[in-house]
Amino acid sequence: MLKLCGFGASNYHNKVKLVLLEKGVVFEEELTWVGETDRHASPLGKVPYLKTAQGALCESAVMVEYIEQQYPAHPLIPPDAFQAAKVRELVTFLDLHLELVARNLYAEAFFGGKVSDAVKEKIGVQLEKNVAAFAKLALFKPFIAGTELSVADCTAAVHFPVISAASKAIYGKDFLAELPVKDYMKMWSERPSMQRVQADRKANNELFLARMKSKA
Ligand SMILES: N[C@@H](CCC(=O)N[C@@H](CS)C(=O)NCC(=O)O)C(=O)O
Repeated sequence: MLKLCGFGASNYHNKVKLVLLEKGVVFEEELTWVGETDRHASPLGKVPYLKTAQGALCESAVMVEYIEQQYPAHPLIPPDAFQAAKVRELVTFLDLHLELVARNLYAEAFFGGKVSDAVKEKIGVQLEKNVAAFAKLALFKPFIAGTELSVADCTAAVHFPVISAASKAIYGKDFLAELPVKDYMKMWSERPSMQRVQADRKANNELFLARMKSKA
């Protein structure tokens, strides 16, 4: 059986978990903290990683593609090559141009650390530009890529809340405010997959914050 290794407070862990739940794939979770990872499975020490019968995979985008191909029922990537590429384009924007940029703010926004003014200024400019570009691609009809739920939604649903919270904490302004994120997340909150992810996230978050504080 598939084993998803990581922790429930991690947005990337929850991206893969939403995909598994939405597709109805049977899986187990193995609680794995950063610093306690299997370096053969995830050579950069990142979570999540996925243990399969054939071996381990790291990088959430890769895991999602594997899951989609291996378990074709309840597809989350459209069959048409162009539409599939549009979904992947959105996932890339969300992971690379939004979340990875906002991540530079998390130390101060969430963990009691400090981010320099120079970094705040640089990241603010990048985020503004990248959110405006993402807004040109995202459809919200009602799903990110159009009328069907896709892996882009499983990615957006876990990244939007952290990007909003981080930008509010650092700049006093939600950088996603121009997007219909509130209605979008409300729609997600009604899905059983998200209800499970949120319940697990809340339970794990206390442990996670306590660990972060004890290491600070
Ligand atoms: N590109 C990776 C990002 C995963 C990631 O950054 N995970 C965080 C936890 S949410 C992590 O492992 N951070 C520790 C590190 O980067 O050393 C993916 O898509 O799986």
